[in-house]
Amino acid sequence: MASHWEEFYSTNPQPVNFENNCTLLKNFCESHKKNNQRIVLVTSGGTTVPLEHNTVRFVDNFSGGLRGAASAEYFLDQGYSVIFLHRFNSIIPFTRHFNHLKMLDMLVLQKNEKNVSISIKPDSVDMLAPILVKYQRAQEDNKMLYINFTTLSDYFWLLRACCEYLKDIGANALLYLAAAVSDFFVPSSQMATHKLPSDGVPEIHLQLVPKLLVPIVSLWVPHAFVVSFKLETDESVLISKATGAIKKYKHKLVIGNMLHTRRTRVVFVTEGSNYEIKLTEEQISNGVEIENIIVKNVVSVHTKFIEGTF
Ligand code: PAZ
Repeated sequence: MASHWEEFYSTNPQPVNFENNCTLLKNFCESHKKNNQRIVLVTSGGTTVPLEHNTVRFVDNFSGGLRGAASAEYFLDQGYSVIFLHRFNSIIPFTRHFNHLKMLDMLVLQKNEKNVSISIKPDSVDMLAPILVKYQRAQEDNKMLYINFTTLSDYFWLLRACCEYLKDIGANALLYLAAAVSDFFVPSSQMATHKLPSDGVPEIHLQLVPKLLVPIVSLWVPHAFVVSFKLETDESVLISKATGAIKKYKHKLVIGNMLHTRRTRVVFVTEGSNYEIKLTEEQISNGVEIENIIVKNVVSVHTKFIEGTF
């Protein structure tokens, strides 16, 4: 049986730094509300499920956060302000472009008796400059707020806090829930305090995690546009599960994807219809990212939603 979401909050303590994150969220949402600005909450990366209070071992999730990080950049391009709620140490916007590069190899050190200075090698400038321009613009205009989580419990607390401040944004708020959230967890009351001993087979009882889409859609942000993602490994259940989620939670859009093809194909599922977005061979070889197309499509339906025609 899944525990109720209210019980989850009453039995799992809020994360460290929670109050500080709430203040950041409050200030961010208030400043953008004044300008009637659209705000998207992008959730990204996977949650952990600790097996011990003094955590040595935990159950993790495969997601590295590329979908969320790339999407956050494309939402900025579309004029949105972005709350980027991401797994600590997962892929993040802008720096993601350098994840596989040796950053230090891009630098030149100049030294004389008086000064030390560092510059970028000329052949790296073309690659770095456009990303730096976008990053600095987002910083200067206060368009991106970074909040991080590690455990499932952190995620629950921070997601609810995001909703609390996004409630006032009404239909201009978009929730883009791309994080891979664990479906199972060890309740705090049943978790070992210390490192599990290895002198026998451990007995670990996982429980079902309550589905937060229920309070999100019906209570926390009832006027926002909510998009959830559904990941499957069995193609034959993808559409039925996505359609089932729409019927159950009554939000507007589910984006379905398969584990091994998620970089090149997704399916948009709404109440009455579904359609596929698939990168062509040409787009793939030109480096087009599917998130660019996903975000354009989401923005288009969000616009219709705001206008009352969706
Ligand atoms: O993080 P990533 O880019 O490797 O993967 C993205 C994703 C598959 C986690 C995301 O598209 C998704 O489907 N999130 C929801 C997962 C779920 O069904 O819980």
